[in-house]
Amino acid sequence: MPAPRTVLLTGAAGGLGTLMRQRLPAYGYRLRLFDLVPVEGEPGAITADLADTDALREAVRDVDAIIHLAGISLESTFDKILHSNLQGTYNLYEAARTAGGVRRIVFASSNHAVGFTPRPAEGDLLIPIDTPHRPDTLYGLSKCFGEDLASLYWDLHGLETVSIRIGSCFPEPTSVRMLSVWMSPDDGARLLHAALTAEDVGHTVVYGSSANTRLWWDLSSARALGYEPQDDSEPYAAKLIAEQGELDPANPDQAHLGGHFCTRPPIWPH
Ligand code: NAI
Ligand code: 15L
Repeated sequence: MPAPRTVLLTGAAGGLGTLMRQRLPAYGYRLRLFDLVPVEGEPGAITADLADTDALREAVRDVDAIIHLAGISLESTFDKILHSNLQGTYNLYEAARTAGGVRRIVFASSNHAVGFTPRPAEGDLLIPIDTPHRPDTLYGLSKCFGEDLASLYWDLHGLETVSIRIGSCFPEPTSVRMLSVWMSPDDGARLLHAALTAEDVGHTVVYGSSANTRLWWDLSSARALGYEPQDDSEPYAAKLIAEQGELDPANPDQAHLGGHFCTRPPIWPH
């Protein structure tokens, strides 16, 4: 589809939102920023909760597409996840549907939607995109909900979504697990651009990572959108393995895609 011009970026104050709002304007997008907390250095950003349906109605007015990053990004209480990730994502989809002009949403899903999937050993097949949902946390479960909500809005209302099961998008990989699931910020922006511009995506689910030598999952549905990752975590491997050792399949923290979320889920500090 022709590149959308005005794109609403929710979660713009967060880690990923910050990395992406630094990169996406170079692709020609005009970003409208939205977050619960003020976006540093961006006085024009909308500061509102996803619970605020009036603010959402204004936020989606005249936007061509939405990148939906806002939400609780780690394990938390059910009430907080219900508020931001379930109700909040539903509110956003309803605002997009009723606005009429929004052609597509790119939804930040997560590897934790399938986090209890055993990770492949060397030589095993990569995990396919149609592997069943196996959430490792209430957080992961909320991403399963988001993917299914996207599917419903495509089938029922014709609103397209690309759901990206993001691995770990940070400036550098900081663990041996991240060598397999890392997505460089530059590749993150490439993938968002592909997700915003590919033709006829309906509801498409992809994994989001760089072309890592130690990749665990199949990137072919992302590549089918036109995504061509340029980065690989391998230059970081020797140092991280020397510090932390190779992953041990007998260690339950290291046996699944979701890593330590499967045993000691990190709890959202707020
Ligand atoms: P983050 O926690 O740094 O940012 C999330 C942002 O959402 C925050 O700025 C927060 O204020 C905002 N937010 C939370 N609840 C809100 C609400 N009710 N209304 C409005 N804004 C709200 O998380 P990060 O790392 O930037 O992740 C962004 C998205 O990508 C999240 O949905 C996360 O689940 C997803 N993701 C991120 C990964 C990563 O590697 N960074 C990996 C997999 C998924
Ligand atoms: C996620 O879904 C989190 O939002 C992010 O902070 C990382 O923990 C990432 O997964 C991961 O699996 O490393």
